Amino acid sequence: MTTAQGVAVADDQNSLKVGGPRGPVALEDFQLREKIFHFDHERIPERVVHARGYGARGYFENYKPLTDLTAADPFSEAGLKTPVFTRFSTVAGNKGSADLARDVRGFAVKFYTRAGNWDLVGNNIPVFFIQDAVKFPDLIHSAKPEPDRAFPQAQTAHDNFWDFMSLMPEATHMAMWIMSDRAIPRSFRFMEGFGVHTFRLVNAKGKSTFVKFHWKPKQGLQSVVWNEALKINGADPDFHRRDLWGAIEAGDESGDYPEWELGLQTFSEEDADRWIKEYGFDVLDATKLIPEELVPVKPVGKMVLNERVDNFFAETEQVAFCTQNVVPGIDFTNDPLLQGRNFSYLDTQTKRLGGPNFTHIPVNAPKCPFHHFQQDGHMAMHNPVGRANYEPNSWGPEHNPKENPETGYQSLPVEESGPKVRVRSETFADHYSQARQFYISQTPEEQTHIADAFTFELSKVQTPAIRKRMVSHLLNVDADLARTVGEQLRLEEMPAPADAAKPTRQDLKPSDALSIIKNGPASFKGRKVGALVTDGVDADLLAGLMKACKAEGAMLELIAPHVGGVTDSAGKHHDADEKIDGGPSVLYDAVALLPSADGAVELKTMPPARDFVADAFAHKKFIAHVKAATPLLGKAGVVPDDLDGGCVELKSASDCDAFVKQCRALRFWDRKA
Ligand code: HDD
Repeated sequence: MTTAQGVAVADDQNSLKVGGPRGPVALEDFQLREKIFHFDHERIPERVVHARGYGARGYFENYKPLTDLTAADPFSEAGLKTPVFTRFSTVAGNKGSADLARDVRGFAVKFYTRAGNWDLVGNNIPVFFIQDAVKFPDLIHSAKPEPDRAFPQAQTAHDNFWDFMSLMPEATHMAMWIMSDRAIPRSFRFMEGFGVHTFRLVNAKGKSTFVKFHWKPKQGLQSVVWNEALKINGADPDFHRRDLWGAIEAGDESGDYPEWELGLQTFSEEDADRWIKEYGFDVLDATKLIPEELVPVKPVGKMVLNERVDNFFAETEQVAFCTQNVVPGIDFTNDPLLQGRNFSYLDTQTKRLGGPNFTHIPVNAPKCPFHHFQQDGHMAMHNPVGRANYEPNSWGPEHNPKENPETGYQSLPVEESGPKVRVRSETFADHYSQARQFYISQTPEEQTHIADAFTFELSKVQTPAIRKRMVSHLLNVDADLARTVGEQLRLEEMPAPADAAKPTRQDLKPSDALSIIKNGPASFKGRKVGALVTDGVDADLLAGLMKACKAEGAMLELIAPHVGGVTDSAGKHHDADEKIDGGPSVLYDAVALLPSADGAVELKTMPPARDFVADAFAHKKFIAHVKAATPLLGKAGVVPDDLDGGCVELKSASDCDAFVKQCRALRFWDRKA
């Protein structure tokens, strides 16, 4: 061990004292002062939004050359692998907040291309709250803890947020998404990502095509239910980061890493103009999406996250995404939200990372060669060599970078004309039609979740007028939804529908792509079964369940009364992954109750064991159980008459396969819980 100056340290346990061991500490103790000084400076400002996040390294692999569409390097060759760094995040909570907040998730990918860094800074929801970046500070102020009281943390269930939302009709579509289960994903691995804005792809001939970027998880979509989210936040506030870490670690053994396909919706300016007339949405309006039925998403490559970071701070905390980081072949559109973002990100990184040299930090530096005359400033790591530091100059050719019109970035010469105005486009005025389309695309179960989420959030709002105003917008979305929420809030009287600049279109067709349940996985791969076991657990059954999970690519964890583990019926010892109060069923996708007869009697007396069962049942999980578990089920309020198709009795090891296959449906939604 040395000091930061490289001087070897002889004793790192004691400070230097004058006059013997009980004397005062000497100012001279440079070793102590340096260590404390550095510690005092460990924190940097957290991100003003998306403070809570988790990142990993990986690569993007391109399927086929897309040179007809774009000159962008990552799409130039079949099989080309471009390194990436991806950071997922929540938006509103601070750095230490819980992972299962009801919130949008950030989905930001930095591609280290051979032509420079390209950042696709997206979310897990394809639309946004507002249409113009000028409203972003208001949106975020309203969502964050209220300024006088500094609560609630990482929650939108409060007056300020719903006050703002209900005064901003354009936010209604997004309100539907954040009140859906999209805002409580089961894992980063099972959620989609979206670039949100319309961007441009530009080919080598300068031809531009509009594009929307989509990430689709290879293992299907999955969310938790709200009551689970509340409990997960207590049981494991790091649920999502632990999940990603664990999945990549498991991939090191199995070779199966978290994967997403990148898909493109491409369309022309003429299409975009036509849709304004036909469907009433403008592709420059970030509160709108393009239904996949209208423009199918074409898969063009896949992202694999296969490396955990070596140091959280160095990479995940210091990574700096900027929407303005594009490479030749990708260009912007006039979406006013995107234009504002292009200013915001560079500005915020300069403040957060302490100066203009944040591109020198390894996670932010390009992996391709780079040369420029930017110099000096705090913590300059790449310093120019030689005499030339301006352009044009007569030095060189060494250490003397020159511009290159052929390979250099060319902005698309888009023609703009007309007056300079501070107005909102008329084509952005339909705030409800796509909100309705989203709602009618959901399964009945998902519609119930949306109504319950609005009810939960608005029940935390203390000002009745705000609750009512929000319901007045829902009346423009769907009368049944508004009525359900109104009744669940016990509104004294229903408000009139909010004034609408454009009437809600009733002719937009449901889009299956918008539902999570309709886009679930084909297998139970990557999911987790929690088996509640005690001493005397049936050895054959346990082995059968382990085998069935392994065959499916699922994980099995053992939860026992003691962390020291259990001895099975054949006398074999199994370590427990969790002691019962540290492993509630909310942390698992499905559960198995495998106590011995004596074990069930012991578990019956343990409140966490009763909660384990009661929650799994209430959350509509698949439950495998042995006969001996009947008294435990009963104590948890699940009597024999309640046992439905989602509760599977395991009589022998051969039943385990069928159980795990059944779990592919993820939940037994028909349960009357
Ligand atoms: Fe933003 C961070 C995504 C609108 C200003 N944003 C940030 C991150 C993501 C997004 C994923 C975290 C990046 C990371 O992991 O480090 N933001 C979005 C999306 C938006 C959006 C998908 C709408 C389509 N953002 C938006 C607007 C503004 C900002 C309109 C400002 C005008 N966003 C920021 C920021 C942040 C940020 C203040 C905070 C930390 C950071 O940039 O690096 O600049």
